[in-house]
Amino acid sequence: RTLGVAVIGTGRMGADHVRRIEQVVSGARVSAVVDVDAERAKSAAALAEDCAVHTDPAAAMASPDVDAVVVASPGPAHEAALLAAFAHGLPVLCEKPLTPDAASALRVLRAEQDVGRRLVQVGFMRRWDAEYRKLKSLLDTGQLGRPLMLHNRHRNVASPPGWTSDMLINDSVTHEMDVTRWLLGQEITAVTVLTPTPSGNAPDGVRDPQFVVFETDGGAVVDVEIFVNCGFGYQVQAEVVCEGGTARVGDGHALVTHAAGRWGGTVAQDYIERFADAYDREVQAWVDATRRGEVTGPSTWDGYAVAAVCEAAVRSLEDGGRVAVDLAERPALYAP
Ligand code: NAD
Ligand code: ISE
Repeated sequence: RTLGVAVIGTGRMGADHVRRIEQVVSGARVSAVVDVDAERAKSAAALAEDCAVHTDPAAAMASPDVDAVVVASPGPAHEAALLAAFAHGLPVLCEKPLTPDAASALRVLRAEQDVGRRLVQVGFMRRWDAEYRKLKSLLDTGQLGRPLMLHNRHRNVASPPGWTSDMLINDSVTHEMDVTRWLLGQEITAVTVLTPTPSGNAPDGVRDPQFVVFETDGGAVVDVEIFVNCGFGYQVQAEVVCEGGTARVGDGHALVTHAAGRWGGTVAQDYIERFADAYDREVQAWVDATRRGEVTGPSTWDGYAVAAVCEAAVRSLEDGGRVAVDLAERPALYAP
């Protein structure tokens, strides 16, 4: 039957997921929306047919019309929503981060183990981006040999109001943490964060940009430039350097024009534009798997591992130097 989805949190991502489930994805409909801001929930509900409006996630999850849940509230609200979904045995697509810190992520990991089966797909959507998928397939063939280094650039036009230095790590570099683990199939074991004198365009007190270095248990070294007030566009690029060659994605060469003595293209302005196709594939894959009774994609373990790396990175940002990642043992439920 058509999957009835409750979307919890109907801000920027949540409203976009409501539109996507209603208009792009097949096999699902939005049967309920939830937001602590009732007006926001009502306007998101207007995008769907026959959709209940709630301000309390638990009320939505108790409805017989709800078969699965999308969590798109802010990170600090994720743990409560996930635990409520577990109590109802409902599969969840949870926007990143799984939770805001490693201790709460570990609680969620333990709670899912108590349920005894996977229920969560974490919203690390880059795994569905066409270019990243090509890069992953190429690396998996082994044609380029062993990956030695991975260079990443992650630039946003401007940080939203209220951003702090640690949010560059907890909100943005989380994606490179997941991409590194996924592309290389390795865990991140240590992090070093270096900060140049901040850009004059960074809000007062925000250390932007940052240069983040990961070491992995496979002996690779990974760097991430995160620059969230670059001003000119939304850019996400990655280049893997292997023993036998390099491979690179994110140059944005989909359309190149030549006119009036110049050549060039355009730069995306935000993630909704840059990763539109990836979000569509991510949600479709989640709906398809859920309807088959399966849970695939980035797991609670992946969400927890990223939270553990974030914790080390924020310590390096605050105290300086190299910080080892403290990772719990990987439970059998999440065997690779
Ligand atoms: P937002 O602030 O635009 O929207 C969040 C909404 O949740 C608001 O409408 C707010 O009223 C509501 N809310 C707050 N507490 C709630 C609760 N307890 N229950 C229900 N609703 C609640 O935020 P956003 O930018 O849409 O981000 C939402 C989530 O999506 C975050 O986890 C964020 O990290 C993630 N995100 C992911 C990507 C990506 O590329 N995958 C991009 C942006 C944001
Ligand atoms: C945002 O929350 C995202 O997840 C985007 O993908 C990322 O590029 C941005 O920096 C974050 O703030």
